Amino acid sequence: MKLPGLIAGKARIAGQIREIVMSEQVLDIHTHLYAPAFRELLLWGIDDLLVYHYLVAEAFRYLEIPYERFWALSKTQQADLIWQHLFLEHSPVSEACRGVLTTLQAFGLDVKKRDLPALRSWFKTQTVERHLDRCMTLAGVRRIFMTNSPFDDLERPVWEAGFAHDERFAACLRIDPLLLSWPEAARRLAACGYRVQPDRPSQRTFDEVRRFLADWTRQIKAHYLMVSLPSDFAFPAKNITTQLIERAVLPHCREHGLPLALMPGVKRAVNPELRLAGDGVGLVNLDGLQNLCAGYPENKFLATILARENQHEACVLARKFRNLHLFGCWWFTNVPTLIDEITRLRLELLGLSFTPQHSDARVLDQIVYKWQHSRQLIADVLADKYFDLAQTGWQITRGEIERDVKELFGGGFQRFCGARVAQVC
Ligand code: FIX
Ligand code: ZN
Repeated sequence: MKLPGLIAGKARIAGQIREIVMSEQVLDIHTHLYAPAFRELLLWGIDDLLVYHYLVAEAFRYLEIPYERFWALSKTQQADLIWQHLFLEHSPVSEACRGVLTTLQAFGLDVKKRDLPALRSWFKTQTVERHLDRCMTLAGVRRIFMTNSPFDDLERPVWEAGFAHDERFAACLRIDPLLLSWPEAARRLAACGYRVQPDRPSQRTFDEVRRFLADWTRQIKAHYLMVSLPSDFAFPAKNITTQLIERAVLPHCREHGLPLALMPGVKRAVNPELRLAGDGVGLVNLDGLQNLCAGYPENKFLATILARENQHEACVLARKFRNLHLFGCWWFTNVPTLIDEITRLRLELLGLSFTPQHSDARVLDQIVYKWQHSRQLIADVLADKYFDLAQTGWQITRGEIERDVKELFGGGFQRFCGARVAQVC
């Protein structure tokens, strides 16, 4: 084909793919959002957008006040300070700053006025229910997967009191404290009536941990279990984490037909003064993940890994183990440069058998920008790939593109997870 024909062909493919990718509904398989029944645990609105921990970390690049002075401020005052430094005194070019503007624009608000009080007034006139509908529609999100922790003293009472279930939200059982903060977790289980021994755990302790996991899996109707892991995570190791995984968590997941989501690579609290914004990233030895996939073929593992340098090896692992499903560009990798790179890498090594993105939103409104930005990048990558196919003479129908995008936006995840997730999605 001659050059003008090639360019026109590419533009046609790109246009069609963009249309499909921008409109296909998606499952947001990992967030920190809650259903409205959890009341103040569901964060939304301009001040929560501005005090998002990604922006707090960025603001401290410029702020000179002591950390304690910042934390002593009210949420509105913190938001004012962040607006001042990240939006007014410097241009908001970072991904997290740009995200706030994309979101406001999607709501029909005029960002060029730079009028924070006017933005606050608009949000004050919204109800959470209407805002939830609006955000889910604008983001094209079909279901929001929550992160639910029985160890969270604000969240647990809501489950215990009971509430009317909202079909748009799915629960996932988060078990970081159990695996990473034993014996403190054991003491908490013991206080709830589970007969566990913090110091010399016997078979009965592991059985009781399984009883705890089964109770909470039922209580919240968990779709998968999940844990974030430090960058020095090793498996197997001579430690309680390995024992708990082998003797309680994996048998529980097999019995209930649930995947275990692993999120390795975080270095918690590298700067504790920054609180939630103080976590860092580290390279992981993926032998631990390999040993889990190889040693437990009856278990299913979802995985998202924090370090850019681990992404290639993770793809190769997923080629070897069909019980491993990679998902999302997590946290520090959720920036355009890396979403583009990681999505290309995954498509080139795994075809369509992965889930390219999750939002990790902590504030409801964020699903709007996180999905809009990611959809654009995914569409561009797919356009290149389909164009490469067209170059070989392979012809693809619109229906086939739609099928492939559905696979990436939740279909593949659902099939991987099996019956439990398929039922509700
Ligand atoms: O551990 C996690 O699930 C992380 O996603 C969060 O803890 C982190 O703070 C975050 O918000 C990343 O996007
Ligand atoms: Zn998260």
